[in-house]
This record gives sequence, structure tokens and C-alpha cells, in this order.
Amino acid sequence: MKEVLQQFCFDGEPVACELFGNGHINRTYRVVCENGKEYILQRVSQVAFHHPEQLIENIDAVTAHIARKPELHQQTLHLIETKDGKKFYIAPDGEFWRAYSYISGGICLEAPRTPQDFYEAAVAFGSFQLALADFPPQRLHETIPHFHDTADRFRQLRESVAADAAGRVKDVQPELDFLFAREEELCTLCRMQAAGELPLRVTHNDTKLNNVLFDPESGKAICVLDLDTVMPGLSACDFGDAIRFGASTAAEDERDLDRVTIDLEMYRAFLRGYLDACGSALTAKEIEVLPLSAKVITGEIGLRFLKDHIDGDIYFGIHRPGQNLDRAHTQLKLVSEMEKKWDEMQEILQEVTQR
Ligand code: ADP
Ligand code: GN1
Ligand code: MG
Repeated sequence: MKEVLQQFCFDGEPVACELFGNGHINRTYRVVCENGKEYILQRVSQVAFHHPEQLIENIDAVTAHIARKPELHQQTLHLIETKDGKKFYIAPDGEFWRAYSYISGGICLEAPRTPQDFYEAAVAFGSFQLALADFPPQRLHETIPHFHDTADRFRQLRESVAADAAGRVKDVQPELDFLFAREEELCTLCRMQAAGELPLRVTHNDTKLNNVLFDPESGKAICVLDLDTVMPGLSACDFGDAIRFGASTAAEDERDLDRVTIDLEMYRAFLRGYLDACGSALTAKEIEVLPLSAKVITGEIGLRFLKDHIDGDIYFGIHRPGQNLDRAHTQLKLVSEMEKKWDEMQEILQEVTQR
């Protein structure tokens, strides 16, 4: 670590470096310097990102664009340079490192405490997208190709089932049956995109609640984090991903599935915040598919957790054996709960759009 820390132009001598946050992909540390200055240091996952230097180019361009939009009332990430003037460091062992200024005074939530928290997160993600509406998408690298291409995710799942690298396929037949029975519906958004029915926008693509920093005093969102997957995408995916995480009544890896359902008050709050922030820029079709997108992205991420369990846990970080299967279970349970509450989800959309 010492060798890595020495590479970056921190303002002060680092005296502490400890693991930080709850991300599943990168390894995140908080660095504290002797003068009290703080930084975030991250080892970027090369299992997830095959060309991490492209991800740095994206983040550099996107954060510069956002910084030129004071009307957003939000901070943005700031990459720290290395001593040789780059914004990343490749260590002798091939690991890829980058550092950010630490945005102090903010808190990350693993679940909204109130619908107002979730409303504010929705405003943050909606405004983020609006701020990038005039960003030329062709300037962005696709940091993970086919990221929200559900049809391709099904293709990858079939490959993993065929390879059965960890010998776990025999234990997950009901989960596979559940997903394959819904394959056609879960591929609706990517079919609509291919048919030109949904416009491609610059989207965040990983809108979990813990990718937003909140001001603990005002309760407002102060910064959208985790810009590794900012790419051309669908507004619906940003909406759906936020719902599957933040409107769930239980943690993503909850083992007691009786505790897992969708909280419709939270769903309503996010819908209101998202449409308040960027509804005027969305097409009627984009708004119409919002409830469906919650189901699609929940199913898609359930599929990805199941695939990683089958592969032997190589993509998502785990803290205990079976955690990816537990995560898959909560997502599939949420899909069934959305099916039960489908009419109410549609009614809430009507109610919110007719305000
Ligand atoms: P991952 O891709 O693994 O999810 P993130 O970039 O989301 O990694 O970072 C993990 C966690 O670290 C975040 O959820 C947040 O709590 C914290 N974090 C990341 N960047 C910053 C920052 N610049 N300032 C303060 N906290 C941060
Ligand atoms: C990962 O990086 P993190 O933990 O914010 C993943 C998302 C998943 C999420 C599930 C690059 O997000 O796509 O939805 O886990 N990020 C990547 O919790 O794959
Ligand atoms: Mg994250």
C-alpha cells in the first residue's frame, strides 16, 4: 500500500489507509493525511473493467462537464493526479489504482430512512442525467459492453450453466427455471431500444442508493458517486436499478425471504423525485416503461448474482459463502412481489404523472 500511496499527489503525508464503503466491485480505502486531509483510494476491479484507463477518461470528461453546471447544486468526484501527471497508477503487480478527493461531511445510506431520503436520491439521479443530456455520447467508452443488455445477460447465463465451473448448477434449477420462464418479458427494454422506441441517453447505470452521498443535516443529496459505468444507456435502467435496491423492504442479501417485498411508498417517492427532476425531458414511452423497468432490472441483477454464484463468485465481492445466491434469491423474490403488486405499481405511475 505504501508504494501505491506514494504515487498520488496528496496534500499531506498519508498516515492511515483503511478499507471503506460497501461496494461490490472495487476495493475502496479511505486515506487520512497527517494534516487531516482525506482521500478515497480505489483498486479498480479488472474482472469487471477490462480497460480501466478508458473508465478514467470517461470519469474525467463527465465530471468536468458536471462541474460546469452550477445549477445542478451538487458536487462531483474529483480525480487526484499521480506524481507523473496521470490520473491512475498501474502497480508492478498489474493492479489499477485511482484516487479521489474525499467528499467530507456526507453519509451513504444502505436503505432510505424515509420516503423523503429516496425522493432526494431520485432528484439527484434525475438531475445527473439531465446535466449530461448535452454530453456527446460518442465521447464515452463503453466501460462494460452490453451492461444492461438483458438478452446478452441471458446468453452469458446459458454459457455459465453449460460450463458449470463450480459444480453448482444442480442446486439452482428452480432459480434458473424462474428466470427462463420470464426471459421474453425481461428482454422487453432491450427489444424496444433496438427498435428505436426508447432513446439512448447518457446514464449512470448503477443507481444504488449507496452510490449517492447525503448531507446529514439537510437530508439533500450532495454528490452522485461511482461513475464507472456512466455510458450511453436507457433512462429506464437508472430508474429500475434504484427501485430494486432502495424500494426493497430488506437488504440485498437478506436470507429471510418473508421480509422481502417492494415498498410502494418508496416506489412512489422515487417516481415523484425522478419525474420532478427529469420527467420533462423524457418521452411518453420512457415514462410508460418505468414500472416495467423496475421488474426488468431486478430480474437482470438477480440473473447476474445467480450467474456469479454458478461461476464460483468471481465478479461480485462476497463476505460469506453463498452470499451471491442469497442476493439472487432476494432479487427473484422482489420480481414475484412486483408481479403481485403490478396493478398498484401502474396506478401509482398514473397518479404521479397526473399531478
Ligand atoms: P464500488 O464500485 O465498489 O461500489 P464506489 O465508487 O461506489 O465503489 O465506492 C464505494 C463506497 O465508498 C461508496 O459507496 C461511498 O460510501 C464511498 N465513496 C466513494 N467515493 C467517495 C468520495 N469521493 N467521497 C466520500 N465517499 C466516497
Ligand atoms: C455493483 O459497484 P456497486 O457495488 O455500486 C454492480 C452493479 C450491481 C450492484 C448490485 C460495475 O455495484 O451493476 O447492480 O453491484 N456494478 C458493476 O448491488 O457491475
Ligand atoms: Mg458503488
